Amino acid sequence: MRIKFGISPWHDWIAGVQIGTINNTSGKSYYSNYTAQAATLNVSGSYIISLSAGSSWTTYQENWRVWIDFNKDGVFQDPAERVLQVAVPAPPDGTEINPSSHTLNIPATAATGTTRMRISMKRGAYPSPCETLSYGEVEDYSVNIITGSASPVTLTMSALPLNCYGTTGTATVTASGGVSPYSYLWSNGQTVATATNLAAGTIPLLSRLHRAIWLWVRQLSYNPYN
Ligand SMILES: [Ca+2]
Ligand SMILES: [Ca+2]
Repeated sequence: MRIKFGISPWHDWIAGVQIGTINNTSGKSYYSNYTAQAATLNVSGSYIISLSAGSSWTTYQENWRVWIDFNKDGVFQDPAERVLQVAVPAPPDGTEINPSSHTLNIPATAATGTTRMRISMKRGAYPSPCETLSYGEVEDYSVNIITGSASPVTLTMSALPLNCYGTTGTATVTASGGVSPYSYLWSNGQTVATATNLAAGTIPLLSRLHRAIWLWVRQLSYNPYN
């Protein structure tokens, strides 16, 4: 498998990747091999991946693609092994770039075992799997594909109201069933079990929060050998 990279990572780079148990923040680089970090994913599972770009003041539209070598032949077949393609618009210059969360699916035909996942971020256009990028970065990780069955995921919601000032509301979801760990995505972009800094406009607060905030809980990985 050839290693490819960005030749100018000094303007825009991959700053954060989160999927399953992978939660990696990083700085500027052409190419980074993080294959020592692995997430366990189920065949036929759906997962949320959170991606963050970094920039040096000036921001650009960043085009992301993610591949997983499902057949473990050392090649990323494109588009067959492409699991994500998304263009994230540029925020205003000088602003912090928030993570963007997306869903990717593991096909039923994926071979089980450990294989490589490549995340490539290119300014303004989509990268190919082995492209040397003018502006962007490539990061490689590992995923452990397993087969598993799980009971349905059930959710319990709770919320804490605002105090007299500001945005102090929180909402918490408790998940059970399925296979842990779980990942969370709230409509305001937060990806933890407890969403914080919530505002509400009307009373009753709890029902307002429940109505305003919705979430997806995706069953994530469980490695029976851990
Ligand atoms: Ca990086
Ligand atoms: Ca392949």
